[in-house]
Amino acid sequence: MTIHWYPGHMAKTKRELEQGLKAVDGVLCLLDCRLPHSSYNPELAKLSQRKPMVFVLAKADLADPAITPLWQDKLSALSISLLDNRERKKLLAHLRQRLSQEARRRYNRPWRLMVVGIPNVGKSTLINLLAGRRSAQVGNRPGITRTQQWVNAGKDIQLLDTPGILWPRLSDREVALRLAAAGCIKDDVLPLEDVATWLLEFLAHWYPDCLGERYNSPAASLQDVGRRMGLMLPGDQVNTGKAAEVLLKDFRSGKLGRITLDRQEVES
Ligand SMILES: Nc1nc2c(ncn2[C@@H]2O[C@H](COP(=O)(O)OP(=O)(O)OP(=O)(O)O)[C@@H](O)[C@H]2O)c(=O)[nH]1
Ligand SMILES: [Mg+2]
Repeated sequence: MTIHWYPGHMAKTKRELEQGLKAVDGVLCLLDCRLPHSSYNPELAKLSQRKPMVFVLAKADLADPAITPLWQDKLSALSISLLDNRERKKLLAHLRQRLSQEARRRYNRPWRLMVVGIPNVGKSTLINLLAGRRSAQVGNRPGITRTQQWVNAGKDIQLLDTPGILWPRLSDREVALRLAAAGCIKDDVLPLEDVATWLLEFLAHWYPDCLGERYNSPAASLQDVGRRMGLMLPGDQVNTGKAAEVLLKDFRSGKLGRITLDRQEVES
């Protein structure tokens, strides 16, 4: 699923992305609705050579419904749960509408798009939803380069069957912490307890009630979470590593409620 971004790998990913972008008329940029700012990488705009870009915010079912409309407006994006098949029509309508606004040229063949996004954002799920069948493997690894194949999405849109992987912006520590909390980067890139501690502080500030509801206490620290969940080591020590895992799992699966991590960027 997620990948380490060592330089050689990054260069290969970039090459593959550039190759795919050459073959398409536009880019379907898939962002995570919980972190639309952090799951974008401005490098994409440079690589896509001003081709029309349509934004879709996935995992809207996990994001704060009070914040999502602000991001939708800012990016002219559609927010969607890709797990809901009934959303397919809405998604196609959004693509058609954005393409007709953005596109400078019309073709007498279907529009060709490449789905691009950071790891685990939902690219394969989106291709399957649009194709109306399981054509891309969900949770798969980027495979060996194959010949380019097109997946039909309605009569007038085709998607490149291999999505483009965008590398996350890890140089910004705040962005990296948000991506790690949401499960968009591998759990061993940043120390798990640091990520969980950052998440606790964020939640205490923005969503103070969610911790009390889940852990029956304001849970200001991993010690609190661990104690409440009975994650103890011999000698009355809290297993803070396990507590971090539980907290992150609860957050990622929506058990703490619908939460958006990129707030300041759209609210200010
Ligand atoms: N709750 C929720 N989960 C989603 C949504 N879209 C995708 N997922 C889940 O997110 C995980 C990753 O989805 P994929 O489609 O494999 O993501 P990807 O971008 O292809 O990932 P890579 O191939 O690793 O780059 C899967 O467990 C999906 O079921 C959504 O809208 N809501
Ligand atoms: Mg995939």
